[in-house]
Amino acid sequence: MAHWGMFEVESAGGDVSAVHPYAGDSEPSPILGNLPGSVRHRARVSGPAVRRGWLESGPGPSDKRGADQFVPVSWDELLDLLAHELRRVVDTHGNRAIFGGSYGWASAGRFHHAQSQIHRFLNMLGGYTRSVHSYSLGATGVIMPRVVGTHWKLFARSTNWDVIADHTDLMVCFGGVPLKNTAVNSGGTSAHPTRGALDRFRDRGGEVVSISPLRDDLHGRCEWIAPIPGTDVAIMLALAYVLASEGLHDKAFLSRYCVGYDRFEDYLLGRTDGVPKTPGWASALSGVPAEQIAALARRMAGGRTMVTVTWSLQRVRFGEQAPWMGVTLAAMLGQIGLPGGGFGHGYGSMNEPGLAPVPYPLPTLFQGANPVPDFIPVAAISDLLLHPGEEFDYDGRRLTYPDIRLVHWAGGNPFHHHQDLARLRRALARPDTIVVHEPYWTPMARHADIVVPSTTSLERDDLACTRNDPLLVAMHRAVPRYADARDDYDTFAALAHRLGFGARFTEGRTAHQWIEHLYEQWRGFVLTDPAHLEAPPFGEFWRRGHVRMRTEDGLSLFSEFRDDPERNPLTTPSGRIEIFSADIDGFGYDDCAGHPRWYEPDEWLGGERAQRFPLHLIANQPKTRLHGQLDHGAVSQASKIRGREPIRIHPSDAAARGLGAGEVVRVFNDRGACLAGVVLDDQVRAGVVQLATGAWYDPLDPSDPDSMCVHGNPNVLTADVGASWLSHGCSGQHALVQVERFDGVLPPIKAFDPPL
Ligand SMILES: Nc1nc2c(c(=O)[nH]1)N[C@H]1C(S)=C(S)[C@@H](COP(=O)(O)OP(=O)(O)OC[C@H]3O[C@@H](n4cnc5c(=O)[nH]c(N)nc54)[C@H](O)[C@@H]3O)O[C@H]1N2
Ligand SMILES: Nc1nc2c(c(=O)[nH]1)N[C@H]1C(S)=C(S)[C@@H](COP(=O)(O)OP(=O)(O)OC[C@H]3O[C@@H](n4cnc5c(=O)[nH]c(N)nc54)[C@H](O)[C@@H]3O)O[C@H]1N2
Ligand SMILES: [Mo]
Repeated sequence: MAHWGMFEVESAGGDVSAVHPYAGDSEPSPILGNLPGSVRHRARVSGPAVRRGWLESGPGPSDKRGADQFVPVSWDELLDLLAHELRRVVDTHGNRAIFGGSYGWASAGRFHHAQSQIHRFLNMLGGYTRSVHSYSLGATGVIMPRVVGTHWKLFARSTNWDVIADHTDLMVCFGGVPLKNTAVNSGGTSAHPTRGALDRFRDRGGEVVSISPLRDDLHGRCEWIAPIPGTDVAIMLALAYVLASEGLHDKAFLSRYCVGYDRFEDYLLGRTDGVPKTPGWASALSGVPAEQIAALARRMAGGRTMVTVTWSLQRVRFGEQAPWMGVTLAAMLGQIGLPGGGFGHGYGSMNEPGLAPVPYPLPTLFQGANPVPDFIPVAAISDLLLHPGEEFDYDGRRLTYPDIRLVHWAGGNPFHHHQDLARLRRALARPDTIVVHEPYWTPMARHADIVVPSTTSLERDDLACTRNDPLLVAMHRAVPRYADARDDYDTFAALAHRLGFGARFTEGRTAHQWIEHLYEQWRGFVLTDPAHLEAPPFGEFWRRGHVRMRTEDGLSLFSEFRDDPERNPLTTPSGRIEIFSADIDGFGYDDCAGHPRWYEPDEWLGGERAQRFPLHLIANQPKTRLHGQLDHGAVSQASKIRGREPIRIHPSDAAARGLGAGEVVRVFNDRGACLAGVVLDDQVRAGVVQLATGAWYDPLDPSDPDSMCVHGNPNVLTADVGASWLSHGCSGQHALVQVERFDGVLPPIKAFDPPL
């Protein structure tokens, strides 16, 4: 099992030679094609390594990180050095000086899950400064609990695809429903139902409006509206304006199930600021004709309508507003909680919304408790390292950045996920020590002082499952361990022994015994469920390869609330949907007010900055891989142009710059530059370019943090600013850029060659 699907492998010579998708999967992901050859790829970390400068001069800040040589050491030397350094930092600076947030997707598998392993280890060490929320849902994770009392239920207990296919008349999809993203769910996925559901929905007469800068964010028949990126909230407001001014809004729903509509309406109609949010107003901002917006609003009020918002729309500055306004619009239509109506967040973002959940807990490795109270919102990593001791605002609180001396990472890649990589490099020069556990020489591993070689999930047994998938899967080891790599569990166990809590960490179990233990714990629980389908003893499960769990089918989001709002209130302060939040209003932030509203973005085609950088870059999820994982795999490599990540550009924008298909361009702004390969595509809105995340950062001059990336990592271009003071969510989806032909000698790609 991988995050992108279930499969069996053939192996030869210690590597994967072929991959066969699970027969029950109607649409296996092409990303599976990156697996053959991945285990013994030259980019693997073959043994423990320590940065030369750190080994020779000891711990301390260094701008050599990312440009230094590495010295191979034995496992015993590595473990002694690392245990000693952890002890030194804890004894001299306290546990809060360790940043163990360690964000990232790592690999599928419940036991060897890298985050669970490192957090369990660091908790037993006495704790660490942690991070909260995700790059995926930084703004949503903070705003939605305040608006609807939850964020995870929006996905895990979302309206089922079957219900949409059977009941919905109209889907209005902000950000489309990109099939490419439904390849993936965190923890694995055994079926890919989205394409089939959309087809059944349309066959029944359902209609889709896809609002997105990219036509291919919706597969098949739809009405495509391509606004100026970042203006969705203005369009939603204008839709709401038409409903309100024509009396099409559901006043009974708003008064029974919501609070604060009146406050919002004062803004909507312009009573508070003198600006009615009319279709004409939104048209000037978005470029979408006013009549088209007005007609759409009337259509939405005329039948069973589902408003969906992809996660990308909140991964921008002011990212709270799109999901909040999406809920508000759906509330005005009055269909929240009805089959096929209401609101959805993340259809087409992940293979999770629309899929039926498992109604009981999954096998989980206990991580223990973290005694250190300090935390950061996850996308504040550079701020944390650059501003020790400084105060910052977050979700109505005043917090302080601790003084971090040691950064410990396992299972993530900040050079994939973080913004403004030049700034990140300066931040990573600050701590005394950086430790990275990685199977591959990713850019993050190259910026470490201590590199701990990890196995991949193909080299170990594990157990996989996830909340919205019926299968619990035995992951059988497919190939032997590569070179001198070890399971993170074995590394943490050996460190724990050196630090005096080995027996507590392992509880005396081998990895395989842990897997059996987690399974049997889960089985004991499931057997008490009278409706459970199957739960054989571990041995039988392991031989059979998977068991089928019960799922809750036919859900409609918030139907219990709609049926009886007194007995099933939302867990918001009012128990209802907060169109106006008195709490947020009380925080007094200038970038997130008490109700959803339009804020002019910093990076958009309508602003002053567009004079200098006139193209809007969409830095979205890659079709050919998961993030930066297996960027060296065959499917990812086949998409590259002269080794560079493809950038899609409208033919008119290419012509204006004299660019042809297949040429290499320099994409730049005042934060950085990268090379990319041109793909001409009229499915991209004019004025927009699209460059996915995930090309491994490959600086022309590794000793210069501002150096151009020769490979095409868009995060050299994105700004390191939070969505707002409320959430500090990742805002990496958008950046303004300019593009020009690269006429120089094409530098080689070195990202996949191990460092010296
Ligand atoms: N500009 C821009 N940036 C973005 C986004 C965007 O939309 N635009 N999207 C953001 C989002 S939503 C996300 S989730 C992040 C994703 O960012 P990440 O999750 O950090 O990216 P991955 O490449 O998946 O990193 C996982 C790493 O774990 C390693 N790994 C795999 N298995 C193991 C293991 O068993 N042990 C160890 N130690 N390591 C292992 C892999 O080799 C890989 O390097 O990126 C974010 N960044
Ligand atoms: N194949 C593949 N699938 C993935 C991942 C992957 O790496 N590879 N990553 C997974 C992860 S961790 C996550 S969090 C999800 C992320 O899910 P999302 O964040 O929803 O995915 P993105 O592809 O970044 O963005 C979806 C679409 O939003 C559109 N969009 C961008 N800006 C705007 C805008 O201003 N207005 C409108 N209307 N549309 C806009 C873009 O055209 C883009 O294709 O994807 C998951 N799925
Ligand atoms: Mo994500």
